[in-house]
Amino acid sequence: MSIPPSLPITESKEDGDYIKLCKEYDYLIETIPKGNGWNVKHLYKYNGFWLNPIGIKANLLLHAYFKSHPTDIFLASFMKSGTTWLKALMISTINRHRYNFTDHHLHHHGPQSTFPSIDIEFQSYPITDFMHISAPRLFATHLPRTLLPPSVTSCKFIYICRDPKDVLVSKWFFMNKIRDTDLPPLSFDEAFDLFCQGISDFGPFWEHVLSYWRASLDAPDKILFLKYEEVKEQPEAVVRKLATFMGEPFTAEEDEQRVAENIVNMCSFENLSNLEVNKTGVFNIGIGKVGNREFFRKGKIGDWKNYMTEEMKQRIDGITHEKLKGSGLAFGENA
Ligand code: PAP
Repeated sequence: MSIPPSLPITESKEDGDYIKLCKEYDYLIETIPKGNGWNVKHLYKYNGFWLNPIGIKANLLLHAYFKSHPTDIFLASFMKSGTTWLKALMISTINRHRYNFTDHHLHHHGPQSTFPSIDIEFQSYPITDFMHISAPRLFATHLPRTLLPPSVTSCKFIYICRDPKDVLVSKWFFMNKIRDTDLPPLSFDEAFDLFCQGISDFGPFWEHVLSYWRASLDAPDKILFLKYEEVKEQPEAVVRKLATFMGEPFTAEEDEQRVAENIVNMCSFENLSNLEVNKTGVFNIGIGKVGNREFFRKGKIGDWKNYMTEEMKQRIDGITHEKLKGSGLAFGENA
């Protein structure tokens, strides 16, 4: 898979704003700091976060054209923190009156394609306005809170995060799968070092998590902050939280019918990863298509132990401890 070195810019006479935006993009790419990429040659440091070139263009387009609505609900996450799982849980919770569990939408569609990711949708122009989606519209994003347009503060957010050690391992596997074929494979040592320096798509990881953590402390009614590990330990409790947060708590009748339990079972790693659509289907990530199966690797807590030395563990845990000190947020054995 490869990204063109410079993005094709189709000048439209009708849209002067778009032409201005393309010029801004060209200027940014020439002037802002760059570092080694994970799946592409370079990442660029844009307003404190590392994005790939297409991500920067998408961010400019998002700010110029996205019209949020207060009823919108966003799923936000750093890459590889549990997006696929949460997408499945959210869509099946919110649509629980529309489908039964024997013939469900998720039996035929990969979780990633169930609702749009604004990071992907805004990669190309002209932009879809998403007006055809009935409220509440669901969107996903990997962008940190501070890179989103200010209008989204009136929307609800569900944020999922995960122990950075497991995020790093998961991301390293995934990025090598979609790595530009002109580049040599990314070694684990290099990925580890880049991650620790914060140079990783949508990173630094810690600043990403803190951007939502702080916002959730300021507005707990607007941001539901979750951890992958918590979803693993108490999936049914999380599904109940999701239902309440999205505006429709489970009724006594639904409890009798064990709806929350059915949702958890349908969205389990074992069930989803064994569905034909997730074994053979594909998902368009903008720069190309990726097999749905790539979003289901192991689905375990602590797989980092199979890849990191004790020294690596100490280094990354030390960074996490320093960066999150005093925030009230912690991961791993300190959580
Ligand atoms: P994304 O950032 O590209 O959207 P995301 O879904 O956040 O990916 O992360 C994928 C991880 O979630 C994978 O973790 P692993 O590499 O450590 O295995 C994937 O296996 C895991 N995952 C996907 N679906 C589930 C699920 N239903 N239950 C638990 N983990 C899951």
